[in-house]
Amino acid sequence: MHTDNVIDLRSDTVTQPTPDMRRAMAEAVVGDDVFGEDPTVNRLEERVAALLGKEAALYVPSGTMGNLIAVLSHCGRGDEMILGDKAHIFLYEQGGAAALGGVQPHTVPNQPDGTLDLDQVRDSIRSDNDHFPVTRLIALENTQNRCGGRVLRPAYVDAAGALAHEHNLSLHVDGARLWNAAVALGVPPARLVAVADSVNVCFSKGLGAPVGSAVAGNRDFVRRARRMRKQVGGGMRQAGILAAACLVALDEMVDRLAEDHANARRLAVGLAAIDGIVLDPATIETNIVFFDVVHPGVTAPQLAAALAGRGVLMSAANAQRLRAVANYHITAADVDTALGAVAEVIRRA
Ligand code: TLP
Repeated sequence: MHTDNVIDLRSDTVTQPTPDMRRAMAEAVVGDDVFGEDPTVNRLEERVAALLGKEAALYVPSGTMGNLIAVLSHCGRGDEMILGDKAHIFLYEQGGAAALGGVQPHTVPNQPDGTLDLDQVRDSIRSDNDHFPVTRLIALENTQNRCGGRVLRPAYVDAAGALAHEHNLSLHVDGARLWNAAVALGVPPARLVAVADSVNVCFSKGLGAPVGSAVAGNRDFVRRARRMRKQVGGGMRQAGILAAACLVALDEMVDRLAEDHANARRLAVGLAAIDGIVLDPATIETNIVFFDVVHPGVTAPQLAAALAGRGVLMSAANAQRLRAVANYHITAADVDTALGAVAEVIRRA
């Protein structure tokens, strides 16, 4: 349960830093990171690079900025990136790559399991023709948020990378929740991004750190990304205060994501048993649960509002779909309380 007695399932971004994180933040040795002189940031970047099997990494203020910097490091104005129509980069980042970098998104449908059909991706790669934009990048998302936290398997990512490289394209992985994917599959995070030219990972979602993400890749990519970070105003000074919490997050908060996955499954199984709620619990692989309300008396926003009145927060994604995200503050008992609240609201509708 959250500190204010609310069962907050809106996102894993609502997680509060742990006492260990706050202690590490207070004691962090810091310097000016724009000069490359913050030892705690440098330690975090080395750690992330090693965990992802990449040459280097760069600490950035948010996942949105990490994705933006990566896309702008791969693509120039008028270039095209191929990505899913349910990608966070496409749906939820204000079209930043188009607005700030002139990069044209070329979407292909995400399959229900979060993948892109690689034949469709291949068909979307532009041939050399004066009429066409130049395709530069394929972007995947693991876990795939809007598909319900679905996990992309290593063999699939490898195949997408092989396709990209065959056509001289780069592969970017938005791994805001790559840690969840790694825990769900029981593989090291590096295995999931072996072929990726850039990766974005977040510390402030399920891992509970207050601020920050990192992008990783080869030295040349990270050098370009570092310049781009400064250009978009993301150069931070004594950022070791923040990076210290991220190091604790990597030490203490990754393995426990399995608890969030178990709670998400518990929630999904319970929801599926309620008349008027539709979802397939077998599709829940990590901590995100999307479900539909199919009931004449209540829409998703109405259900969310009624639940909020009972101290249970979920987000309405559209008129009939809601999202609930298991996180560090949510216990199995909280899940049962949330299920009771949903059943009661539906019963009264
Ligand atoms: N996702 C947030 C909202 O923006 C939707 C959430 O609550 O799930 N990539 C992925 C896959 C994400 O889910 C998010 C955040 C980001 C990137 C952006 O990270 P931040 O919020 O740090 O900019």
